Amino acid sequence: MAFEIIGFEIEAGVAIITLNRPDKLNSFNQTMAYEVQSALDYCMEDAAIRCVLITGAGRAFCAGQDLEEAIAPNSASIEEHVESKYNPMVRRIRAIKKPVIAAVNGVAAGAGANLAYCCDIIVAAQSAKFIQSFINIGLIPDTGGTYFLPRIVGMHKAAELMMLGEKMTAQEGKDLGIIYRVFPDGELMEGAMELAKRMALMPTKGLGLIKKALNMSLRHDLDQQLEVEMDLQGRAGRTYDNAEGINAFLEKRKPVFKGE
Ligand code: T3D
Repeated sequence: MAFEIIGFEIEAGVAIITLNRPDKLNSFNQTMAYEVQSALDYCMEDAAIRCVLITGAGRAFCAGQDLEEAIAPNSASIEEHVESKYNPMVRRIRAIKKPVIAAVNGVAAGAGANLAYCCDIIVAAQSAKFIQSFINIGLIPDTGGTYFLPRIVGMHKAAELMMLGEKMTAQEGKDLGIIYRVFPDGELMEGAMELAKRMALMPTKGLGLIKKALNMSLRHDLDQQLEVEMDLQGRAGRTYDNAEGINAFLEKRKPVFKGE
């Protein structure tokens, strides 16, 4: 797949989406947002892709909405920006039945921070910063931020991050349980790819079903979720990889999962 702005490569079952407007700190203009959506659609359909990794080119992960585009005379309304650019990205990342990793290489601000938060696993470079910068320009968090952050860190921490708009370091994010691993600068991509390739060899259907269960858990009570677990466990139990996992265990060998 060829794109005008983003990078898109596939390596060892991992699709790497690179936000690529480094002189604008990879802030989202319309074309880049639509390209990310198309790349995610492609990842959804291609069974050979078993893990998706999103990162940024240059010194930033993503500075959110391109503010020059936002105030351009012919710009769409804010509601249209949110509905056409950000909401479809969040919905795709949560719906894709494969793990999505955010490799946050530098500053992640506004919609850029919340793009990372809606991914399944976040790894970050030591110098990366996360900023709910919306309030610094008089806006409220979008891109799913008001949904995910209070559920991840609790109401008061979310309020602090969103209302004060201060920088959070990668280490603080790890201490809060948001970030899986912090890598020294310069070692992020190697570490992120190692993780992504490992996940691309895991039981992909099972990972997709875990993701579905987690999505549903966010809005269910215990009884509803127990029903969900029964249903999804039934589906997991009918996969090739479940049979392979059990056989490999009993035969005392390493399983070879196919993602089927
Ligand atoms: O409006 C709607 O459509 C609704 C949707 C909202 C979603 C949102 O994401 S709202 C939030 C938008 N983002 C921001 O408010 C963040 C703005 N940027 C910053 O606060 C800072 O740039 C950072 C904290 C991210 C990084 O600071 P620093 O000091 O490392 O870099 P810098 O010098 O501020 O920026 C470097 C360049 O990138 C600079 O351009 P120049 O002077 O070298 O030509 C700067 O203007 C440009 N840049 C950074 N962020 C944006 C941007 N250009 C356009 N849009 C940006 N968001």
